[in-house]
Amino acid sequence: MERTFIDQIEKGQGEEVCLRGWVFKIKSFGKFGFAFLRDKSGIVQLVIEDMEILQELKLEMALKVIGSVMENDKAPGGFEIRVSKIEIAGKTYYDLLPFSINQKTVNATLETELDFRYISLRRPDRRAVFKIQEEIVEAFRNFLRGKKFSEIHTPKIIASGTEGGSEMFTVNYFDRRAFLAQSPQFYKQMMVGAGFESVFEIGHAYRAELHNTWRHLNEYVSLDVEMGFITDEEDLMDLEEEFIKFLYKHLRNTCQKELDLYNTQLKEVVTIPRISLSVAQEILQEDFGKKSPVGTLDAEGEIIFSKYIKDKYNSDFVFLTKYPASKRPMYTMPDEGFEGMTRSFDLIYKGLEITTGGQRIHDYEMLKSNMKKFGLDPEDFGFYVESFKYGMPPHGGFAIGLERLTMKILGLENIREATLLPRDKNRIMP
Ligand code: AMO
Repeated sequence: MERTFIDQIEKGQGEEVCLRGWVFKIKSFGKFGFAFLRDKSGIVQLVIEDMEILQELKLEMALKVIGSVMENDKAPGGFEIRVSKIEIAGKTYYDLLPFSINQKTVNATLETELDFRYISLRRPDRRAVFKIQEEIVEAFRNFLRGKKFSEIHTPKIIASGTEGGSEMFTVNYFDRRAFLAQSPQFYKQMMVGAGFESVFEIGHAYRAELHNTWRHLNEYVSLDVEMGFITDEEDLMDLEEEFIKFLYKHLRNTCQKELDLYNTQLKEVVTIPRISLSVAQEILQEDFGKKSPVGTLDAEGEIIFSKYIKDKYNSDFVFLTKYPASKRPMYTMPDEGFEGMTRSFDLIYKGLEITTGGQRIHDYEMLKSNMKKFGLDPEDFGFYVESFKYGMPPHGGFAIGLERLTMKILGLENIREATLLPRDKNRIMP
């Protein structure tokens, strides 16, 4: 008999179905009992009259169930399955589950949940996070493919860093030292120049961050975009703004059930305010007595400024623009209209930076001289610098942290909740 997924069961009286899934809940009433069966599509109530079978059942056992569909207004969804046959498809070998799967509260710390990821993901609320994440990726891909961007896959074992700083993991690469890529930055630019014009990549990025915080991972998924023949960074912010609108619509269409589990309402995004970093810093200082570090906002500043934007513009998003050259990587295009500033931006979403982007330097000589200003030797950037000799068009791009975006959409408190198997300073398992 062919398997039926729970969300495909039709309410008709008496139809026989074959279901497969896990035992989510068991309720015994002496002469008969209920069990709830969970598969990847939903949960259904089973009515079990054979007490011997009921007593054999254990939470989270995998089952094959044959039964008939009966309408019952009191059952969740308005129907239940009157069971005629149960086969145990996957036995259990535990005394006590590490935490509850079928209760509202988990009664375990986040660390325990992560240790038992294969159990915590059985909770419909935890599973929902990754349905949202899957649909973010789908929306990102569909949106960009629709705009004729090409999807690329670039190496993660690389010979030199791209983002400056020392946050790189080293790898023994035969008799040489190599690194794990912090970003596909150089390669995405290279592919623009190689004739792809506009590219995107959904790939892992590695940061040897020493800080173990609610918003940092050592391995995350970066949604990268690079676009050729732009006029300036405004084109990039336009593109990202359009994507955000597209994404919200896509999630409302595909994940309403999951959004409801987290009481998340994705209201239509109209326009995202664009405010220069220096103006944001002034507002923080004057209106909130909050001093910012040179050339950036700290985590608290991002939170306060986001609240200010929400009150003033009713927007969960704000672009901060015109970061100083001293705080941006050497490839960032200076802004000739604002001394010492660059054509770069961050996107802050509900108090957290989710994107960095900007126009890049595309002229070979200018790039070399900017590297020297940064105390770098262009010779050390061999292929990257060389690729600018052959007609590199004006271009720019941005990258969105997938886990940060997921986390903020659902209002989660820790980025690890939005990461399937997080890697942080203390965790490389499971
Ligand atoms: P940046 O280093 O700002 O820029 O990273 C871009 C975005 O990636 C996410 N992110 C992280 N998420 C979790 N844990 C981390 N440790 C972490 N580090 C970064 C954030 C951040 O906004 N090459 C540039 C992008 C570009 O200009 O195209 C870059 O990597 O959401």
